[in-house]
Amino acid sequence: MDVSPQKLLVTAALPYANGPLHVGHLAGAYIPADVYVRYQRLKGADVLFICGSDEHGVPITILADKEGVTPKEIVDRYHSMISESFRRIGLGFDNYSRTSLPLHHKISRDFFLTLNRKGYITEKSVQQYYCSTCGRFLPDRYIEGECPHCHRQGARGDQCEACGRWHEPEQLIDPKCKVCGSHPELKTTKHWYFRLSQFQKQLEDWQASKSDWKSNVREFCSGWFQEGLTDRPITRDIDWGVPVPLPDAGGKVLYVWFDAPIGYISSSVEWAEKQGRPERWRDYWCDSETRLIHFIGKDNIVFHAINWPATLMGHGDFILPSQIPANEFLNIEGEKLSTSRNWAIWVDEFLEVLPPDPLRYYLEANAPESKDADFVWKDFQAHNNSELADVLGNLVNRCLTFTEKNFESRVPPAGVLEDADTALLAAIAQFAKKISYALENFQVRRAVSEMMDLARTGNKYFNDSAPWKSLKTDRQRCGTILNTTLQLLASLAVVMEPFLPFSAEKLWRMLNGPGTHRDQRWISIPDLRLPDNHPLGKREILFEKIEDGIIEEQIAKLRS
Ligand code: B3M
Ligand code: ZN
Repeated sequence: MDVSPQKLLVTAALPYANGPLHVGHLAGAYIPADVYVRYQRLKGADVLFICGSDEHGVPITILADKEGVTPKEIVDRYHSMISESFRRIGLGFDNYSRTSLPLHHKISRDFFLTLNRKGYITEKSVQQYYCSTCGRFLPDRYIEGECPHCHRQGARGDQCEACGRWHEPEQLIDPKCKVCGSHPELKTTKHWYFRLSQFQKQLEDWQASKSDWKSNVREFCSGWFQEGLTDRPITRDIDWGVPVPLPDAGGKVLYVWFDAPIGYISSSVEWAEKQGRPERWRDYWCDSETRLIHFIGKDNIVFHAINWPATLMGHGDFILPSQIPANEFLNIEGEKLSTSRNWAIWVDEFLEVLPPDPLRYYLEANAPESKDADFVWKDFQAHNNSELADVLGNLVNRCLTFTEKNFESRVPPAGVLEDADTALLAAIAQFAKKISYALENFQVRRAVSEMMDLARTGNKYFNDSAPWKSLKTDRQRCGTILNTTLQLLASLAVVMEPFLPFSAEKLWRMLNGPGTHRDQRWISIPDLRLPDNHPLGKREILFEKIEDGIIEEQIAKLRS
């Protein structure tokens, strides 16, 4: 029998280093990925969790132009801000890399050259807009005009943000150079194309076996297949990125969506190098037993479910994605999140005033899994106050205070168990199973609500058993109730780990559990037992209530 643990290579989309992290990013890709990884680690899976900053592409150069600084200054600034926000919200990546590293450039060049050698890249002469005022060919996002589909102004060269449709720059009506506003002219230049059309059949066959993929991903792909896949240009005219590794490349760089997913590989290589075992990354990327799971937001579906698998197929040395859990978007107070209008909640600013776990909890309980969700400050407050504080925190606090006062902060030995006690202990196993099932299916929302229900079950047990009554009449019975509740708290600390890692750690410390709660195994949750007379740790408040004033300030800040 094969007893080696399941190997998982989990990635979360590489955020563009052109702005700080906001709650929309967290809700879409990062929190769901982190919950999944923490759960899998408790299960004993062999997980490599990879991410990094996406530091190329026009989003970076446009911002650099606007601020009059170099792209390098932009990415240095936001890479450090983003990685710090991830650290503070508890994202447990094994490695957080960046695509401007020489290592990533080298791996991307090799990738391009391999595809080129295998005949999957072709050079084409194309007509492209050229701005004679600026003296340059214009990449898509450097052109603006009227959308050929919905006829609204301000559509980008490649996509109209108003109607969401994609188009070629030549289709734009009345195009203008975004930098200087003049009318560009079409001129001949060359670009390199990835022969995506050749992979249609292979991609369709491969996806036909993915019946467990989310419907948003499957539907999106079948739409693309129906339209017919076309060859895609993978080079651009900017001077920031991975230079095309050919002698006659004329200063062009690889398109950011060509090199960014390769960042998953280069981040893994960097991780292996840091481990002092430089070939270790191959254990994941080159082993067909590994499940590769890409957590993304819905705007990244086509690149992860079509373009990237096709380049992997073309390359041939690496595994293909097993799962692509793509989430929908998070709106803010009923309106579409917009960084340009500053209609966003920035993670670093949030964490200046509030702790990380309540934010994690709210984004988990309200995850945009099957439809867009909404971040509403008052709703966030209600989740914190009436669930984290009043249910989970209250259970912990009541039980520990009572034990401290009446049993010198030691776990009272259990006497004969009554039905209610065995029912509570049995519930732990049932809840752990339900949570597992949900998480295996990427349903964080459901999983976290089961976690809270387990705490609710504990509260009900504590109320119904009323240890304050038996304290005077039957001290042993009272001890049994506390013992049972404390066993539940120990299990809860482990169950909480994927969702509320900081509070899980705190609770384990309060229980003075052995080692850390992360040393426990998911499968052993129902059997976790604090021994008789085990001394408990120092009691702390698990979740503070959030006052109206703080919430009002945040709402005012958003609207300012
Ligand atoms: N940076 C887009 C985004 O942040 C892009 C993801 C790259 S994943 C390889 O939405
Ligand atoms: Zn211009």
